[in-house]
Amino acid sequence: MSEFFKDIPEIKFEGKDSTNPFAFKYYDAKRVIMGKTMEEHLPFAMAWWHNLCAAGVDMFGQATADKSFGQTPGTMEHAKAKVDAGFEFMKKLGIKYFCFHDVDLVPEADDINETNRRLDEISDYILEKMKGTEIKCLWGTANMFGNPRFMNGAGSTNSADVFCFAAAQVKKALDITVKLGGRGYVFWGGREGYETLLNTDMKFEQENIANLMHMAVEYGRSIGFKGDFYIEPKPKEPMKHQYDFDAATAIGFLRQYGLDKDFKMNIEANHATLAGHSFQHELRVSAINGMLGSVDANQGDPLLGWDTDEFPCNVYDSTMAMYEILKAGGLTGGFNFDSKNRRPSYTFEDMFHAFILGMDTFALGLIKAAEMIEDGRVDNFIKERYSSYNDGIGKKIREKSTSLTECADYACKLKKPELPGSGRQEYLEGVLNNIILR
Ligand code: XLS
Ligand code: CA
Ligand code: CA
Repeated sequence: MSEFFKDIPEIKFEGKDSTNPFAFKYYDAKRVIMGKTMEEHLPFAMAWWHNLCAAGVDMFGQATADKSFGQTPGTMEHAKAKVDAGFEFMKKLGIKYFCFHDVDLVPEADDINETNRRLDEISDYILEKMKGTEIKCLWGTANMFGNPRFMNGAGSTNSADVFCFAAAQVKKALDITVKLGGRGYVFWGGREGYETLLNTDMKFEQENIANLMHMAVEYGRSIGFKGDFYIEPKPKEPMKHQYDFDAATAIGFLRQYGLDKDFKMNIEANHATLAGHSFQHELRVSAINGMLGSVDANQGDPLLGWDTDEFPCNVYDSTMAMYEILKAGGLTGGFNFDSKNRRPSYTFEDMFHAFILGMDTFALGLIKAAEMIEDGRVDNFIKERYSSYNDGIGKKIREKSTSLTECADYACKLKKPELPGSGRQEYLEGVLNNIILR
């Protein structure tokens, strides 16, 4: 079999002083941090769609990158060449996981029966390829947004026939996810929302999305899927409004419809910022609700209001993300680079530079987050900040052993409280700088 990335060596760790563009500066897979190796902390995954399929097409221009891998796009030979290229790519980078949509793996046929046959063929091929490697599936999903039938949604569509096509795709994508040993299964509701409320029965649509998810859980468990289902929140794009707006909204939805035992969040950094939140905020909301599952590792552009899916390079963001993740005890899923090269970065070398950047950014984030925790200044400050609840009336409030009247009497006796203490934001930001920049 031909080597696709011929001039690119296996990427090794060389340390921060290395200037080798094909070496890790921070990601040292076997280095132990807080009792686990970096590769255990950071199960990185390759997104099939960006890395092996996307060729730089945008709203204004054609492809700039050649992702044909020597075959004619739209054929099964091409689908297999993508598998070969993907496995060579992952092996060279030491990446152990991949994520896919059904239609990333094979060209979609007019008849769903033929698409399913192709999916059987390609998943056999991938399974064969996995043998003798440590590479596995992180999560699978069904693309229920690209085909015109999903113009009005998938679970939320007005057409019962289309709902059944969504069900058929979820069923098949679950089959393949289980076949490839996937840790999770994702629902990203790109068309689950509305363009105008004038034509929309919101309650009806949300109930149907929940119905589809219940069916998926029931079927998944029946074929032995033991992993987590994930909702990946995103507030908008492609729809004007999407029901899985952010983590808090999605968690509320899961609880409302009794899905919270089987589902967790897959938090994407760029989606967080589109919702007007930080990545850290979305991770914190998920973690405090016991819903932190997996991460789509990317970043947006602060000057652009859409989903740019850039490879992460911001170490402040990755440090705060890893701080949340370490505090939550890690992810049950992993770090999927739902990220794409910029359109002018169209060469095979650029694909490697992008992953080296992303992996190093999260590795450095992990190192710095662990230093923050070990340093203790931030955590000690927070502990101290709430210390008025350690005894006296504060303790009674925490233990729910007081009443509105007792609290009010307490206040009246005090006459006037002292100010609650400085938030010390600038001091803490200085501590963060001190740790990140040392
Ligand atoms: C799009 C989403 C999508 C999901 C999987 O914005 O990020 O790629 O991760 O369907
Ligand atoms: Ca995205
Ligand atoms: Ca994503």
